[in-house]
Amino acid sequence: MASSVKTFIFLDLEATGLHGDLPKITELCLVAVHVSSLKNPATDDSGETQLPRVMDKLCLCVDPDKPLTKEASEITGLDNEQLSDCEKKKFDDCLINTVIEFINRQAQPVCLVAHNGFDYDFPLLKTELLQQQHDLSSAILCMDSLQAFRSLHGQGRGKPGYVKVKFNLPEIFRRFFSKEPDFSHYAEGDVLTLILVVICKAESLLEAANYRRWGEIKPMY
Ligand code: DCM
Ligand code: MG
Repeated sequence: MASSVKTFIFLDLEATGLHGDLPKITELCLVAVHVSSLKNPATDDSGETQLPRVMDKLCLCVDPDKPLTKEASEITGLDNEQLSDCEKKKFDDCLINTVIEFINRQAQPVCLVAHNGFDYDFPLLKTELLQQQHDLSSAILCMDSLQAFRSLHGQGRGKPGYVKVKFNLPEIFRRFFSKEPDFSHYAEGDVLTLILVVICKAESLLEAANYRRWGEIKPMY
């Protein structure tokens, strides 16, 4: 099923906290990349992998209607006062329709990709959609790049030379690019970082990945 995907939509959410905080979304970014751009990556003169030239982006800030935890505010640089001073709207019908239309606009079928998506981003997005009596099409494919990187690496587990490796997004980025990622914990920054690391391993990663349908994703709370 994954081999027929035409568009990968990379997704990252910022929110008021972690699972135990029953978080609400503060920022959402979706960036759509055609499969042809993932499989034929551009490089600069020094041979370093570049972002695809053709990408559709949707980035929105959201009034979470809930206090951010200190930690969430520190890492994201967002706070309730800023979001309300900037008159950001809540996670409402308008936002949901915008997301749905953004997805519909892409060459189909699409696959959503998020780092730790099966545990955090997809369940949280599902929670917010269901709270507004909406949902995405249950046939949409979903992929968790954290799990995919782990399973790609895990092929050598137990064999001589196997070393435990961290797979959080900045660590993977540092391994491939020998520098710090830009704009960590900004939804758009994290998505662009994710696209770059996925491109570095696109063929094998997409093959190693375990895909689920949106309909199988359970809400976080
Ligand atoms: N988060 C948090 N504390 C952390 C890491 C993350 O509260 N130590 C929450 C707030 C972030 C959200 O998870 O907005 C998404 O994380 P990330 O920025 O890594 O995508
Ligand atoms: Mg993020």
